[in-house]
Amino acid sequence: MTHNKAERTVVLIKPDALQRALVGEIIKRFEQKGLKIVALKLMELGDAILSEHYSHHKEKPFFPKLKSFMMQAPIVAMVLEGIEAISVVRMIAGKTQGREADMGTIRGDLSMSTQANIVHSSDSKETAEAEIKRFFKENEIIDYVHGNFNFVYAEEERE
Ligand code: 3AN
Repeated sequence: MTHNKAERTVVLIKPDALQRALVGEIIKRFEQKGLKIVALKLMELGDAILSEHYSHHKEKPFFPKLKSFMMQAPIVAMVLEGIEAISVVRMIAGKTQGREADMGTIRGDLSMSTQANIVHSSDSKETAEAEIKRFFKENEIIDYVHGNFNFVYAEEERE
């Protein structure tokens, strides 16, 4: 990481967002906030990786449908970096249920659903670490200096 206070978090742009041509809109929101993209790729997810990713929902009635929904089309997977990136990305994504999510958030502005809710984001440091390993090889994450870092953060935040 280019800065020791920075966190890394995983965002998955889900099949509904790809089908609705919202990929650019979503990436734009994270970029404009000041988050740094350190990994980005298109993926097709299979049953095994989805069963692991959604293991906290495996007893839920919607589990099989959630997995088949995630297999309907490719997803875009990315790793975003920034100070407190995990909670900042959750805030930008909004509440799980799109109809209840606040306007101004991705889900509040773009989703009417719980399942088709546009993005996934890591919910804690532990989850972020596990998800980075789950979706990315080490050499897919690129540590580079971002030109606008000094303007996104104040000097004391960068120390
Ligand atoms: P979040 O994605 O906001 O972290 P989780 O981890 O509770 O929310 O849920 C993971 C995913 O499972 C959601 N993004 C959604 O696609 C799906 N999901 C959660 N609850 C439901 C539900 N009641 N019905 C259908 N799908 C659900």
